[in-house]
Amino acid sequence: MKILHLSDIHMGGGFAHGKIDPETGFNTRFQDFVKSLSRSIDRAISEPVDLVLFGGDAFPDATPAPYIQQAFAREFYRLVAANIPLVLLVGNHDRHAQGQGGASLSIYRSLGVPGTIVGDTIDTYTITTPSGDIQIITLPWIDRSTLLTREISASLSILEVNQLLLDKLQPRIEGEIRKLNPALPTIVLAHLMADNATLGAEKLLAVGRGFTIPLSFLTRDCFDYVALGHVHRHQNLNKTNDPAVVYPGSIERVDFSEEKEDKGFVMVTIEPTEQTEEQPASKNFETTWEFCPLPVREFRTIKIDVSESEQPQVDIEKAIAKVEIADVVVRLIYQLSPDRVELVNTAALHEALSAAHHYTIQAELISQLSRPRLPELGCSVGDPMVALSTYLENRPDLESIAKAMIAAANELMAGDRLSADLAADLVLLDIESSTDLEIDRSSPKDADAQLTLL
Ligand SMILES: [Mn+2]
Repeated sequence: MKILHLSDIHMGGGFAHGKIDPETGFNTRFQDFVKSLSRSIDRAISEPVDLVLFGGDAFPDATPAPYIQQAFAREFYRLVAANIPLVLLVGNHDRHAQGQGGASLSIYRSLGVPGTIVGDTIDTYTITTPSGDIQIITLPWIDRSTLLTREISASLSILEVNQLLLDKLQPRIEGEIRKLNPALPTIVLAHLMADNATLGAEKLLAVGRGFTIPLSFLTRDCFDYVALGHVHRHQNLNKTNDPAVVYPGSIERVDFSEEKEDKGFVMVTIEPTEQTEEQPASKNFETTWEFCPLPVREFRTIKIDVSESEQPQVDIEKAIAKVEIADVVVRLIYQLSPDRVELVNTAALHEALSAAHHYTIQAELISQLSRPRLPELGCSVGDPMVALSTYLENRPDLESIAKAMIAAANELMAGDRLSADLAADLVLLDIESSTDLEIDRSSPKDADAQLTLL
């Protein structure tokens, strides 16, 4: 049985890196995203696969413009026309702020699109494919409002809410597992932030991440593959690969935090294991999977420090000339000392970058006085409170709120109850701008496993 697993389409996002195509009137990044989705669907049809799983986050928000909805529907309709079943999972970007349901995707259920399931609740579906039946457990994006009442969650700290959510979620998953038919292969399709670190060990990280689900919830014997969505960097979280717990990542670069990442989808194959009387296999099915990269538009950052240079203009132009920029989304960042500003000809830089698909120029002025900015901090200060105090001592303009800031920081560090509003803001933090996090601290190989959440 062959399955195509893709996620985080975010169609209609990333427009800041595109331009209007004069022929179509559309943003070129919209066309790039459509192309990537179209190539994924092409592959599903040409194989052909038995099933397509979408891991959530179809659009940047739950109310995309009609032309964006239409392009999305047109691509997925090709699967319907080819009789390939499809599960559309609801991610955090697909939900309306209020209440349940995937606002942007539920239309497909309302229409009763043949062979299409919209996963907006925790549930199990048995899907009949040309290669046999398969069970799919859907686990859409979960937050406080999914499982807790407002009254309960308002009086709890972030960590308490997280723990309570996990306490509620675990029996729901167990309930779905109990319903499974062990004679059929099973995939979990989930939109979540998985974490194999011990929860609560690093309070500050937990706050920044919002709700995370321990990897142990997903690495169960009864699952043949765990199909995830949410994190834009492709990765398999389970090193034993039994089962593989895979983020295919986004199908296009949404912003510069994804500059160095490959983009694509995952092809999954599940076959019954050969059972002989002498050697009964421990599992009924064997899963293999492969990441299939897509030819997406390149992003390049050109960063150069010319703060010491006598000829900054020449140096910047040299740095640009070294990079192939045609059709690329380029970001030029140069550091300059204020006394040399007049040595840089910005018009000439625009000219030098004009072959790029899209570019931005960012000048960072480096003050001689503030370098190094806070020498007393060095790089050995481990205590965030010491760092904050030192910072505030160097910022006389913040004196009036310094005490309040330290008090608030103390409360945060101590894990005391936050005000309900602050807690709500932090838990529901929708990380739009890129946040780099290390997920697997147990293995040095993965030290660079920086995750981008969107
Ligand atoms: Mn998401």
